[in-house]
Amino acid sequence: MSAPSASAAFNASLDVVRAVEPRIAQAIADELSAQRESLKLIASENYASPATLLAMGNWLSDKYAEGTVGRRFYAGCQQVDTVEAIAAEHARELFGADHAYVQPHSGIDANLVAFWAILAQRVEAPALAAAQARHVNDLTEQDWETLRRELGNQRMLGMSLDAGGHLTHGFRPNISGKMFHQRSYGTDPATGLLDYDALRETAREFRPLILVGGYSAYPRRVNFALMREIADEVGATLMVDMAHFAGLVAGKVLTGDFDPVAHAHVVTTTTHKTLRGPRGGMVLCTDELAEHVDRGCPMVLGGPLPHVMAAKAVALAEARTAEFQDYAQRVVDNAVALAEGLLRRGARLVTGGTDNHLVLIDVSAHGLTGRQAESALLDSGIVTNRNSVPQDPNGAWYTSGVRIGTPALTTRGLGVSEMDEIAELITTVFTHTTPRSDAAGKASKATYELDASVAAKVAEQATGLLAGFPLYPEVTLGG
Ligand code: DSN
Repeated sequence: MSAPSASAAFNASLDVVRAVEPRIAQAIADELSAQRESLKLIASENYASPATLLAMGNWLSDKYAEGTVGRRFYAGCQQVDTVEAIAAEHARELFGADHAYVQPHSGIDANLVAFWAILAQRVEAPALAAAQARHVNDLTEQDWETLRRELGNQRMLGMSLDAGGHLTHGFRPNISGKMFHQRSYGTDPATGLLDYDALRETAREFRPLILVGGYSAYPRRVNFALMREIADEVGATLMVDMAHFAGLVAGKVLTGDFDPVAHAHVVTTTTHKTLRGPRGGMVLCTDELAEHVDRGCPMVLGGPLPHVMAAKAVALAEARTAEFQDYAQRVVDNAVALAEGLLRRGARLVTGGTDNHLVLIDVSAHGLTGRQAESALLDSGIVTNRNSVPQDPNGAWYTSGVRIGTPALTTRGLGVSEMDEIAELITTVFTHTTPRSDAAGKASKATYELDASVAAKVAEQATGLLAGFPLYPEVTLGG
């Protein structure tokens, strides 16, 4: 999109909003300034294109469209049908999937659609009907036990949280952990790498209905061909949640054994992380699961968001290009450069490095908890998030790790030499941060000392680094 038309579009839309609620127009403008100024290393965030963002701000939002293309519970859905069909077509072609369902509003929603589809395909219908008669928010622990029994006490095997798995892969705070009996597979304590032999053994013993692959904090490629072999051996459905690395699959960086769509029965994703689309979710599956996946709404989803499906279609069209493939490769090159820069400066990294878009730093090597490290970096203008490391002694709240990722900064245009500078900034912050101690000399897990002048100097250097890589350069607000 040309600079004059992008600026005109965003300025005009802000003028219209400002006339009704100026504080909202201001917050939108302020968010752009804040994003421009921050060194964003959050592995799950990115910057969608102006075309993707603008596709969401319109009257498609006004339409109800429960059902699927050509089979709606509301009249007048011709345009929504067009939008949904184009988004699904792009998704099928881009990922080489038999079927795509582009309605999920988030990654959790996409996973729920997949779970119900697998249950519907593989569990006797009467038990499922009993489950459908209840509303999830009204269920007590006793109800959940009854429900699990009615569903045949199904089992799910997913990656453990501290090895980098996700809450929605069968853990109790999420509905997946209430619907299924769960067991986890993890990583080799010596290498930090996924232990496929242990995974096979657990699968043989536990015999899950669903084997879940995918992660939100594992810095390595996963062999999905091997996972499919294990799933087939124990009669499990292989479901891969590629929310974090969908952009690397779309961009043909993860191919062959590492391409989940080529091997799993069903693949779920978000659309806003490495894929760089609007905030939302998506399910890809084989023909055998398609009819069940298409029942996602109204089974477990509220009405589709047609304006977001339009933006998904735009982002997926962008992801089909050679430029996007180049972007995906640069995301990984940058992560590798960042990891190498940190290692050269003495950092301890989970698995000793990365071959995807993220790096997990074990900050206990600096005597810090993840919470202290995350806060000290934020004080210094670097935005990250704390994360557990395998066998984390500090639990999921304080943690011992900081997860960093390169999708957003790569979109801004930063490259491997800037990654080395960022490694230097991160190291400076860690080496100048110490846990605060209480009166008895016990080190805090939350509070810390960091010289304000060091934090200010790093923040200034971070801002200086970003100045060469303007965010949304085609947009000048107020211009
Ligand atoms: N919130 C996402 C992440 O940061 O990885 C996953 O849910």
